[in-house]
Formats: sequence, structure tokens, C-alpha cells
Amino acid sequence: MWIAPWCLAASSTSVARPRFSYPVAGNTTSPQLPEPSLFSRNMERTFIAVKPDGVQRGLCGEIIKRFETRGFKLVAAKFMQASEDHMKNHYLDLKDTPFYAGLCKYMSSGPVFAMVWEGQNIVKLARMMLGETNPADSKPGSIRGDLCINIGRNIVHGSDTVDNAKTEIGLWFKAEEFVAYTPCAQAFLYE
Ligand code: IDP
Ligand code: MG
Repeated sequence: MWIAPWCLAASSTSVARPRFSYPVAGNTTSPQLPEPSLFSRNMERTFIAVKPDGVQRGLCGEIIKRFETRGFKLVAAKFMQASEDHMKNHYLDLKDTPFYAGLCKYMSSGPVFAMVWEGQNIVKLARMMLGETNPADSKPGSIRGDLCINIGRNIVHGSDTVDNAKTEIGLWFKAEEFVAYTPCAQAFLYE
């Protein structure tokens, strides 16, 4: 396999470097395309989970693909089965609704694919990508508008506010489950 000389050891001084340096994968960034500031650009994280119905219907890949192709960055993920108590905690704000018990039982009945995604304004944009809570009200093009029918089987969860995202991420993930890296496309996603 031919490897471009500028992709080889950065310390090599004998190789003539091109005018434009492509960003490379890993914890390195292009010297000519600055890394966006995490603080000046509304960089956020959100909690996204493929629910048991989404997992059983084989939709994990489709849902991940939508976030990947939008340009968002996956920073943590795990395939797991949550306990009913965990789901009761997760949906605590819905405890007075008639569907709370059934929802928590259902959400703990099978595997879920839990993820944390990062990007500019991701909390709001992810909710738009998901569609409305009721798939019947969700526009075609949204995940729920394209892939499901029933409000109790709406295949995917997404945090609804930045504060709730922080709470949910803390509920589902430990600090050591996050992976730090710079995606090679980052400099082409943010100016
Ligand atoms: P969201 O998932 O769009 O944020 P929430 O209002 O937070 O919607 O409700 C959490 C989940 O509870 C929904 O995704 C849906 O699965 C379920 N749910 C919401 N409303 C109803 C309902 O009226 N009947 C049955 N299940 C519901
Ligand atoms: Mg909600």
C-alpha cells in the first residue's frame, strides 16, 4: 500500500511537505486548519439511545448512520439491558403519567444501544432529527417519521434540553467510558 509521505512520521524533516496538510486520524490536528473552540461554538453533548424496539428491528445501524452522516461525533457507546429501576430514574419526570409503569417495564425488557454524541447545538438538532414523540406527527425525513408508527414504540430516545442531556449522560455513563479523539473531518465540519 502506498502511503503519502506527509502521512508518515511527523518528525521526519527529510520529506518535502505539501502546501496543504490533510488532517489525519488520531489525536493530531492539521497545522493549517485550526481546531474549533469547544466553548465559542455551542459544542454540546446529548444522550441518544436506540430503544428495545429499535434494536429488535435492526435499526441501530440506520440510527447511528444518521448521526454520523450529519457530522456528529460519537464519544461513548454501549450495548446493554437496563434495569427497571434505572428506567424509572431515567423517566422520573413522567412518573405521574398513565404510561410511566409500562414505559419503564418496556424499556428494561430488552437490549438498548446507549450513546453520547457531540456537536454544535446537538441537543436541538438531534431532537429535530428524531422527529416528534408521536411518530404520526413526525415529518418524513426524521428518524421517527421514516421508521416507526406508534408512540409507545418510537425506537429512539434523545435528550430534550442541554441540562437534561447532562443529567442523562451522568445516569448512563461513567467518565472512563468516554473516548477522547479528534475526528479527521472535524476541520471540514466547523469553520
Ligand atoms: P420523547 O421521547 O419524545 O422525549 P417524552 O414525552 O419524554 O417523549 O416521553 C418519553 C417516552 O414515553 C416517549 O418516547 C414514548 O415512548 C413514551 N410516551 C410518551 N407519550 C406517550 C403516550 O401518550 N402513550 C404511550 N407512550 C408514550
Ligand atoms: Mg423526553
